[in-house]
Parts: sequence; C-alpha cells; structure tokens
Amino acid sequence: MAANSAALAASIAFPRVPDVEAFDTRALQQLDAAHYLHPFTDHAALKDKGARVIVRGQGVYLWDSEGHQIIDGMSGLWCVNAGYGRTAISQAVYRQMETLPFYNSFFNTTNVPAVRLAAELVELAPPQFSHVFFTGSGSEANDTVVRMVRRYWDLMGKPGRSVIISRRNAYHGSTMAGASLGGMAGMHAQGGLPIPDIVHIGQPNYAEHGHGMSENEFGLVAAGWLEEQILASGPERVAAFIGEPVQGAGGVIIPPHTYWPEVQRICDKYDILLVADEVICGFGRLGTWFGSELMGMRPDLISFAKGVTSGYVPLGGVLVGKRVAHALVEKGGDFNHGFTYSGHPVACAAALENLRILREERLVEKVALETGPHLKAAFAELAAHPLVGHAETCGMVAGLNLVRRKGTGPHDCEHFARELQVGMLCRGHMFDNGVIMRAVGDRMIVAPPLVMTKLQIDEMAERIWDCLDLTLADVYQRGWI
Ligand code: PXG
Repeated sequence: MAANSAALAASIAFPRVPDVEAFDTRALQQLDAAHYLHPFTDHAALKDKGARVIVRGQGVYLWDSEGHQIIDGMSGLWCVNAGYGRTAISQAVYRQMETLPFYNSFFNTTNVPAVRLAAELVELAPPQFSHVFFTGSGSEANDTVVRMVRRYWDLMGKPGRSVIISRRNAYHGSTMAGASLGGMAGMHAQGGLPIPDIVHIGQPNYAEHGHGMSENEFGLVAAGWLEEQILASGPERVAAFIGEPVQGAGGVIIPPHTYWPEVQRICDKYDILLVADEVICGFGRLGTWFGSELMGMRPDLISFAKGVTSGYVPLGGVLVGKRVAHALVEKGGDFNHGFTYSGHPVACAAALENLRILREERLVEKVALETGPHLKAAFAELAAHPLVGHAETCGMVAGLNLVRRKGTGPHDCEHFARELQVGMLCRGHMFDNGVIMRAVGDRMIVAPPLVMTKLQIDEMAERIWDCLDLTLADVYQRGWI
C-alpha cells in the first residue's frame, strides 16, 4: 500500500455498530479507487463517481455510509433469500468457528456440518438425487459440472461424448469453464473463450424471437434448436445440455410452459444429461425449492450456490442424480477434482441454519401462494406506466421492458436505440431514490429477498413507479421520445 493510502486507511474509523457519522465516505471511496478492482466494472468511470459504500442490512433494507435507506430489490446479488440481519445464522457461524473453523474433506475425512447438509439437500431435492459435491461458489459448481459430466461419459466407455450445449446470453459464472458455458459474448471476447467443445444455441426469449407465434408454439420452436444442435454436433459426441430454469443475469427470461418439457424429451431421446443451473432459481426463488420442479425438468445434475446460505458465507455445489452418482461411486477410481473449501464446515453450518429458517417460516410456500402472486400484481400495475412495454414475473423474480412507444404486446413496441442506455439511466434514478433494481439493456429486473412482505412489495413498486416517472422526464427532456 502506498504511504498516503496507508495513512488514509488508518484515519478511517470502522465502528462496530454502524453509525453514519463515523464513516468518511470520501476517504473510503478514494481508497476503493486506489486499490480495489471490482468485478465487471469500468474503473475509470467508477473513479470519477466513487463507489457507494454499503454499511448495514436489516430485513429487506440496506443503508449506505451516508445514512440513506435502500430497499434491496436484488437480494444482494440474487442471494439474500432469508433477508439481512439473521442473528440465528451469525450465531451458528460463530459456534462452528469456535468448534472447528476448518477441516478438509480430502484423504478420507469429513466434518459434521458437511455430512448433515449433504443429507438435508438430498432430502430437499427431487427424488432422483442422492449425492452432493460441495464447492465455494456457483462458478466452481459449474466447473465441477463440466469435469463431472465428462468423467461420467469416460466411465461409461464413451469418452467421445464431450460436447456440452448451453445457450447464448446464459450466465454460468466467471471461471474459465463457467464463462465458457455462459453465453455472454463480452466475456468470451476476453481471454480466448469458450474452451473447446462447448457450443451455444438461442435462448427461449419470446419477446425477442417469438414474433408471429403463440408463447407455447415458440417454446417448442426454441427447444427444437437443441435437437438441431445435437444433430449438427453429432449425437454420439454430445454429453449434456445446461440451462437456468429461468435465466437470471441475462434479464429474467421466463421460458414458455412448453419449453423445458420438450427439452427434457429431446435429452431423453438422445440419452444426453440434463443439467439445471439453479444458482439463482434454487432455494425458493420461484416458489419451489428448485426451479426445475416448477418447469417440468428432470435434471441429472443441479448446480447451486447463493441462496443455499442466503449469501451469508460463500458456498456452492452440485447435486448429483443417481445415474451419475452410481457411475462415480460404483465404477470406482478417483474423480480428480476438489477444492480446499469443499464442504467448509462454517459455510455448511450457515446453510443448515438458513435452510431451517426457510422451512420454519414457510418462505418457499409463501412465495408460491402469497408474495409471488403479489409481486405479479404489482408488476402488472407497473406495466401500465407509459415507459413500460411489458412486464413478467415468476415467483420472486420480475422484469419489465422500457420502451419508446407501447404496443399491444411484446412484439409491436418501439424500442430505444441501444446506445442511449435508457436502462442505465433508469437504474441511476432507482439507486438515487432508495431502490435497487438491475438493468440488463433496457430490461429492468428485481429478485427481492423472499422475506419481502406484501406491504414492502407495494413500497418497492411505488418507488419504482416514481423512478420510471423520473426516467420518462429525462427521456423527454433529451428529445428521445
Ligand atoms: N450460475 C448462475 C445462474 C448465476 O446467476 C453463477 C452461476 C456464478 O456464481 P458465482 O457464485 O460464482 O458468482 C451465477 C452468478 C448479475 C450477476 O449481474 C449474476 C451473478 C453473478 C454476478 C452478477 O446479475 N450470478
């Protein structure tokens, strides 16, 4: 650290109980700009503006270092399902740290929280699942998927089956395999990705590709792209298909009802493994424990992370179905893969407590029966705003599209030019007015904590409406409408 940075660091007070007065926001921002490389960030732009410093969370609210209260429409980053400030989780973590802060699961050892969590996850998962492989994140979970799928086919005597099919605009993480599975062109352009034998098909985005079809017709067409790719790659070379039940970071793309059952039929027809990336959809987000259950999928593997601990401590993993587990366990030999922190006892203790909360407070059922339908109604009202073309929700995820002129449905709206970045303008207003909403192009999305009450959903929707008004005023003023 440079001498002046060290002095600056020493001058910053970090109070135990956050007290707005005690934070020197400017000093923190300067240190941040000087030393902290953030994920997916244009640092030149950030340096000019200064990062917002988040200091506290309680329930569905956050506070920044200047004392602003913010309603967190994004659950941190799609993960704080149980909400902030759960003393039961921090106490479970503390107890585990006092008892056994770490031990590895290599070399024929194990630990109590990891064993208990593996058993509990298998209990929660659909019936075809029997085992869990733990990782530290969703990206590591998807790297594990790639290695495990290929290992499976080796064990089955078909090493030629190495191709994994994914989708454009999917997000599966930032490691080499995670980013390769993902379908983000901007990520592939940096670092020579994708790695070999990963190919991408179109996403089931009705608004973008479904013109002239009913949603259900389009679902079958989009699933058909999988069969076309299997035939193009050669069915004897295809190992697996991976997809998020509902695409999250790609913009909350909710597939038509017909899509996943048809994908399942095609995977079965060609004997291809189906992998559900449930890093976002798992642990109640869609009103079921796993999104696959809602979507009519019967996956062989499920990757998970985020909501398993509500983000309190990093943890991810792969739920392994009996078909693959049988090969790994019974056909013998090492699977040469694993992480220091696989089955970290502290992370597993946090997960056990988090799952207890989700169960005891019936949060998954609440999403299905109460809060999810309420969010749907709130977004249906937001769709009446002059700037909103259409809005969709599924459980506790929602998206709405900002458009230049409304139409009768998603296919006859008039869009803003991409370079105007109306979504980013809108996101700025949200952030400045106490609500966190993500922008993916001109699609604005939320994924609130599952504990958000109906009243808080109304409060969030009111703030969103006001910020849509502010965005509309800007857009008029700039002559974009
Ligand atoms: N799969 C999915 C479906 C994800 O959403 C990952 C894998 C990777 O997980 P880790 O724990 O390695 O980050 C994710 C992560 C965004 C955003 O902009 C979304 C994620 C991460 C960062 C940003 O919406 N999702």
